[in-house]
Amino acid sequence: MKEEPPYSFPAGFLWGAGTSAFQVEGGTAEAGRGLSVWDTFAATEGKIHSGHTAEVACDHFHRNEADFDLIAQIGLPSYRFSVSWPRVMPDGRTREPRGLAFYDRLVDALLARDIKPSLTLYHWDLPQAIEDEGGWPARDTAFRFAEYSSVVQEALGDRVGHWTTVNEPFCAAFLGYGNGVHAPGITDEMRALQAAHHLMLGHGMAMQALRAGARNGQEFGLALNFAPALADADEHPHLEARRKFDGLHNRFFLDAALGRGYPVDVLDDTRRLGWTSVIREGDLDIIAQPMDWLGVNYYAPARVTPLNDLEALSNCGLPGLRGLDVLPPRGPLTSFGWEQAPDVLTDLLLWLRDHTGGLPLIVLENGAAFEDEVDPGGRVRDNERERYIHEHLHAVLTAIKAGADVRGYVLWSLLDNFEWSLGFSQRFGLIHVDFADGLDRTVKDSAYYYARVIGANALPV
Ligand code: IFM
Repeated sequence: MKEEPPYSFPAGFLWGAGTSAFQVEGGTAEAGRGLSVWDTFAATEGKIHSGHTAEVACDHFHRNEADFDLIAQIGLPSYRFSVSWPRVMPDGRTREPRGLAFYDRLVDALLARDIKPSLTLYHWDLPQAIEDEGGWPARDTAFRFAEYSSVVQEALGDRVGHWTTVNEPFCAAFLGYGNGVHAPGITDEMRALQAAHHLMLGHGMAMQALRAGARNGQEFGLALNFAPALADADEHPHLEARRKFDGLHNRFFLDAALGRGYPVDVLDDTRRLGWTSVIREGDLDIIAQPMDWLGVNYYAPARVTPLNDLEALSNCGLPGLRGLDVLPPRGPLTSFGWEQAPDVLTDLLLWLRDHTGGLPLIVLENGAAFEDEVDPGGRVRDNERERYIHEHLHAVLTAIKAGADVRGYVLWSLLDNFEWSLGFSQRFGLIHVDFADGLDRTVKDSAYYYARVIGANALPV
C-alpha cells in the first residue's frame, strides 16, 4: 500500500472559518428582528469594553455577499455561521418571515459560490422575551429551543447539511448566569447549573427534532469548549484541584452528551447548591442523543493550584468551584492574554479519542487574537497568527497520526468581530475589519497561508 505523505490531512477533511450572528451581523433593528439578551447586556453601562455595542458590528447583515466573495477568493471550502434566534423568531416563539428569508438568501449565496454552509443554531443570542420568562434556568426554554430548531430545519434543511445545536454551553451557562461576564449578566451559582442542565436538555431535544426532520446526508453535533487543566505538581492537592476544574469545565457537558450522565464527582462537588432537583426522570436519556461528531473548541489550557481553604471560592468564579485558583497563563500569549499551547491540543484530541470511544471529532473553533494593523502598503502582516495556525494544525496532525479521528478544522474567525464583553478590542479574523472607518475589509497574510495549507490538504514541510 502506498504510504501517505507525513504532513497531509485525511481525504475529505472539512476546512473553513467561522463567525456567529451577534458578533458580525449588525442590523439589529432590521427586518423585524427582536431583542436578544446580548442587545440588552451591551446597552447596559459598564458591561462591554469602551461601551461598544453590536448594532452595526461588521455589517455582515448587508455585506455578506461581499464577504462570501472574499471567502471564495481566499479559497475556504466552508463557512460556519450561526442563526440569530431573535431574527427568525423575535419573541422566541413566532416566525418572522423576513428573518428566515435573510438566512435563505445567505445559504443560497454561499452555495452559489460553492462554499459549504455549516450552521450553528445557538451561539448565545437568546431572545430577550425568553429570558424575561426565566431564560435558561427555566425548563421551558429547552422546549422553545427545540421548536426554533425545527423551524430553521424546515427552512434551510434542504440545503444545509452540517448542523451544530449549541455552541459552548459552558459559556452560555456559567459566564451568563454564574460569574455574569456574559449576557444576561446574572451571578447565581444555582441558576448557572440549572441553565447548564437546560442547555443540555435543549441540545438533546433539538437533536431529536433535527433527526425527525433530517434529509439525506445531514450531520448533527454539539460544540464544547475545552480548557484542559494543568497542575504544577503530581501530588494530591494539585491533582484534586485539576480534577475539580476538569470536571466542571470539560467532563460535565461531555459526559452528559455521551450518555454517561453528569460526572459523579461534579455532582458531589455541586449538590449542596441545590440545583439537581431540575434533573427530571428521562432527561439524561434525551440529552444522550447519538451525535455524528463532536465539535471541539480549543484555545488555551487552565493552570490550576489548590488553596489551603478548601471552602474558599475560586478566583475564576465558576459555580461550585471551591478550594482552587486559576494561575496566570505562561508565555507566549495572544493579545487576549491566552497561553499558546498547541501540544495541549494534541493531548486533548487523544484524550477525547479514548474518552468518547472514537467519536469523530471536528475542531470547530481554534484561533488567536493579535494586534493586527493594516500597513501603509495595505497589507496585514500577521505572522504571529500564521505561526499559531501552523503550530495548531501540526498538533492536529500529530493527534491524527496517533489515531484520533479528526475530520475537520474550522478557524475562528473569518472576520475581526465583536468579541463579547471585550467589544472590538480583540481581532481574531483572517480578514481585518476597520471598525474606526468604513468597516473596510483587508485579507490578512495568515489567510493566504491558511489557503495554501487547504489547497495542498497538507502542512508545508
Ligand atoms: O469569539 C468567541 C466565540 O464566540 C466563542 N468561542 C470563543 C471565541 C473567542 O473568544
